[in-house]
Amino acid sequence: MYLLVSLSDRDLHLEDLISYNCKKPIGGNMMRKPSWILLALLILTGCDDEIIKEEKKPKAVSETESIEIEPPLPDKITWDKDGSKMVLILAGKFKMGDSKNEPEPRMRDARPVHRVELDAFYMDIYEVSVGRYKKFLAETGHRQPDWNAVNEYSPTDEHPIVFVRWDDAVAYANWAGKRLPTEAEWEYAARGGLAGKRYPWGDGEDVARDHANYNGVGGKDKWKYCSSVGSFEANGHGLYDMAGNVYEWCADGYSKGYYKNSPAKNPPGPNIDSSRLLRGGSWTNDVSLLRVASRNHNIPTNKNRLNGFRCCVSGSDYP
Ligand SMILES: [Ca+2]
Ligand SMILES: [Ca+2]
Repeated sequence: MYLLVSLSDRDLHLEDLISYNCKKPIGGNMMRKPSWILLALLILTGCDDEIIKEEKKPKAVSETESIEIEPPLPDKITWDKDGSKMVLILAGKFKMGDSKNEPEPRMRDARPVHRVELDAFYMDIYEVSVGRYKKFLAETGHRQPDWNAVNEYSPTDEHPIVFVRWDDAVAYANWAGKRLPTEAEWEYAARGGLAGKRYPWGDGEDVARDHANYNGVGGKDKWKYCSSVGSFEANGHGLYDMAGNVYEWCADGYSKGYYKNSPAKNPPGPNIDSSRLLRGGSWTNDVSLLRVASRNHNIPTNKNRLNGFRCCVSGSDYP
């Protein structure tokens, strides 16, 4: 087949010919001025029938360049260490904050609305349950919560753990090989793919009882205290109880004015450790505190009947 190449064209075409026809392109200076010896070797040993067929439809040079494509991350995983189910939240951009311009003064710290870009991450689909927290305690000897208090509001292993401090939540996450979500990740995940909505299910407060456990009972909300995790339908990302049940500790420190100048990509929160974010509202709150943009915070050593957590893992850390 190489006889098809004229001698006068050899400098022009031999390199291309070799690149087209050998399964692995041969690069480097060696090929810039191929010798007759090399050509003879190629004729004798070079390319098989399959490759000759390819010569009829040579690929463009650009297509021969090596392009590494990362294998796609699985949508749903079960995390080995704690056995929790997690879903992939794809990288993307969203408008973070109170796009409704809510009237309550406490919503002022959720403005201005600002665009945030996030890398992909996995998030626990459930709040960390009492059962999983017990496993963590058994393996680490970490300090025990007040079980009488926990049992009063979260009576079974399927209920969310409460009475955990921020550093308890961090200790659990470290043990599991995870981390707490940033506030931006939490809000992006809570929105469930909806843009500019008030709650994970949309704007309507009249249907809130169908979607969340908050103060009082009615409709599908049968719980005076905590419900077992996953008692309502998931949001658009497959996450349960992002609104209500227990407040969820986030990794970030809290600053009232952080949204005014926070970084646009993967905002880590301000360098403040005296107060930590809590998100999503709880079983004892009015529905308005379940808004996806609503921010709450407390000192990291606070522990009470309202506060739990869930964990996440960066997509880049997926094993
Ligand atoms: Ca309730
Ligand atoms: Ca929650």
